[in-house]
Amino acid sequence: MKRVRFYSNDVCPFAYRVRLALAEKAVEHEPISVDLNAIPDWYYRLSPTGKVPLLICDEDQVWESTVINEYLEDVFPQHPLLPASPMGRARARIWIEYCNSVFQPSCCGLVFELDRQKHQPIRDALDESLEFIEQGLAEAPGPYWMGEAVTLVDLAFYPFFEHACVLSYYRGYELPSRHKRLHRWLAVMRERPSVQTNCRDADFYIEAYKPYVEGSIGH
Ligand SMILES: N[C@@H](CCC(=O)N[C@@H](CS)C(=O)NCC(=O)O)C(=O)O
Repeated sequence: MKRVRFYSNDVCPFAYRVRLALAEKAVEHEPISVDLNAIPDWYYRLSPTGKVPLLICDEDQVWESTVINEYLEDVFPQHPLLPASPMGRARARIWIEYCNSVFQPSCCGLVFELDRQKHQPIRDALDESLEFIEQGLAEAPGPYWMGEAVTLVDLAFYPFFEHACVLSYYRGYELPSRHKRLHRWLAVMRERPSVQTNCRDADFYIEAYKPYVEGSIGH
């Protein structure tokens, strides 16, 4: 059996993507929490980026959440998290790329930008991205992003929606209720056992993000 060590922090949405993949695949692992408010020297020595998540599987050391999840898919093929067809896999990867390059930056940008004068363009970008997502979901059969089965696409997006309570609390930004398909998908995701066992409530996130939105910790 492989020895898997998973370095993470409960407040990190990127680490949450990997925690969900490990749960979906029922991969036995050792979770190691890294304090992001005071990253220890041993972690800087271990990690090439100093960021979480980081996964060590026997001799392999992998970082970047969506790369780790693809690695898990390769090494632990049980409970597949990518579609079987090449085109299905390509579509899934296109959505993951979209999440990383468009959706996530505006989502996190609105939380971490301390200059309120700069919020409007970020809000506009987030509105636009949510419209695009709603349209994409409306064109798919559901209930998951890619259809009947949960995939790495769901796992790439979901953590940022669980963190959306922070946008609401600190920035007054609500997910528009008109995005019916998105809200249905969120309700389905919240029911998954992987989410049920790993989710945190709004109070946890609001407290954990406080030093960032107040500027006492840089991002
Ligand atoms: N692109 C990376 C982002 C990872 C990331 O930004 N992690 C944050 C926590 S959410 C971190 O470790 N920050 C510590 C630091 O930058 O010093 C991924 O997908 O894994």
